[in-house]
Formats: sequence, C-alpha cells, structure tokens
Amino acid sequence: MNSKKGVVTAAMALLLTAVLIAGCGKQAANAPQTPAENSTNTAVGANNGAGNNAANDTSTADDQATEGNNATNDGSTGNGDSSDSTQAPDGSSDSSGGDRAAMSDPYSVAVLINKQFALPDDYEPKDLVYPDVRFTFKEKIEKRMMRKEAAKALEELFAGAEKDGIYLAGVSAYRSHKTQTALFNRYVEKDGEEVAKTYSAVPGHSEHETGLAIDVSGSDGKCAAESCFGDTKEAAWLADHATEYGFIIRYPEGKEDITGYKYEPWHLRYVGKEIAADIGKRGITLEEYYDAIPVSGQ
Ligand code: DAL
Ligand code: ZN
Repeated sequence: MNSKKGVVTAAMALLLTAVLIAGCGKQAANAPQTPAENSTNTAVGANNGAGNNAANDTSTADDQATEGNNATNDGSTGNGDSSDSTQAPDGSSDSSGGDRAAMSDPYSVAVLINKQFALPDDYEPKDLVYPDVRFTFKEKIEKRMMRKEAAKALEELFAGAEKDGIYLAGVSAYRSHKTQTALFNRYVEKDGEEVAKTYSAVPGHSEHETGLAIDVSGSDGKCAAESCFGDTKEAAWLADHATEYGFIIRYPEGKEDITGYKYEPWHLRYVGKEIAADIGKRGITLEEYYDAIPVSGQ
C-alpha cells in the first residue's frame, strides 16, 4: 500500500468510527435496551404520574397472604420447551415484537416489567380505584386497588366467571414500592435471597407496583397464592377465559426459564384484550410477545 492510499484509508476509518459513536448517542430515550447493554432497564414514561396516595392510607393492614409465600411451591417446574423464546408455537416466526414504545412506557397497560425491566424510582400509578369485586378481606386498603382500566376489566372477568358458576376473590392487587420492599425482605429473611427471587420480585420489578396485576383465588380463599390453586376449578376457568377479558396468566407453567419465576396460576396481569388474545392464541409469555430475552437466572 503506498503512503497516500494509507492516509486515505486511515481517514475513512476515523470517519466511520465517528459516525458509529454519534449513532449510539442518538438512541431514543425510551428505546428498550438489551441485557448486554444494561442488565436492569427502566421503563421510561412520558407522564410523570401525579400519584394517588389514597392507596397508601391504610398500609399497615395485612399484606402477608400474598403470593408464592413459601418455598414449597416447587411442584410446578414445567417441562415446556422454552429453548425457542421468540417463535410462535406453531413454528411460524413472528418478528413483530409488539409495540416497543408501549413495552417501555410504565404508564402503558402493555408495559413489560420483569427481572430485566424495572419501573422508574418515582413511579406511581395515577388512576388507582377499588374494583367492585369480592376480595378475601373486607378492608379498603392498598392491595385492593388497581388502575382504572384493569379494575373495570376485572369486574367483567368476575361477572363472566359467575355466569359459569365460578366464584373468584381478589387476594392482592396493587402494592406500593414500600410494600413490595417489605414483602420481598420478609421472604429473603425466610427463604434466603436466591429462593425468594424465584417467587417474589425485587422491589421496582414487581407487576403489582404497576396497578395492573392481581392475585386471585376462589371465593373461599383456599390455596390463595399457593401451588394447590393450580388444581382448582377456578384456576382452570382462568386459564381458559382470562384472555377474553384482557388478562394473561403472567407466569405460566413450563415458561419459568423465560419469565424467571415459578408457575403462578393465580397471578393475572392486565395487558388489554388485543395483546391478551394474541398471547393466549400463541401460548406465549409477555417476554416472547416482545421478543425479549429470557430472564431466567437473573
Ligand atoms: N410474585 C411476583 C413475581 C411478584 O412478586 O411480583
Ligand atoms: Zn402476583
């Protein structure tokens, strides 16, 4: 190579590097990042969330009987094939990846919150209400609340279940960051951090903090948030019908490697009817819907 050509080549390489660096800096503020870029991503919303502090006004009430509250929920290790996390079960490849903006907007009902994607530190749902449905307790307290759209859908789901002779009860819905922190710490004390993380979310990573999730049992409260709930007629009804109302069973059996959590037949997450129907039809998780990377072992 003569020296003139060498100088030109070096100049081109420098230019290319500069273009690449400038390009990285232009990443959209709320573009989802891969775990390789950042092992904990924060959902970023356009809104600031004025917050509804009514939710916190009776927070001393019982928050114990919530979910996965024992390390014996381990009869549920699924054997589903989770090796192909981004393909529809019928083998057809779906590369739509869902609406990425909704996925990373904490105020969207379609937000993805999991072991990789956290809520912003100052997140508070803005529109919490008390759904008019049966709960396993009487008090009007924080864990009885949900975001308005999810609450309405829950009322419809409970009514639909009753038409089929299935009587459900809410166990635990919204949790403030403070409540999730206390709960998680209690589980860590009881079972150790590694085990606790298989059934309880690190604060900031729980769907309960979004106001879009609820743990449900039968009206007698038996097997509430315990693996035996999976054998009940209520669980069977939810598995068959929840998506019709916009809810998904968020942590399905056989998908532990993708969701990062044990099977929770009682944990419903509102995502809206369209996404729920697609997830139900394809038998996938919210991670797979967004073509997100499996979160197992995080
Ligand atoms: N049990 C679920 C993972 C939570 O703590 O949000
Ligand atoms: Zn739950």
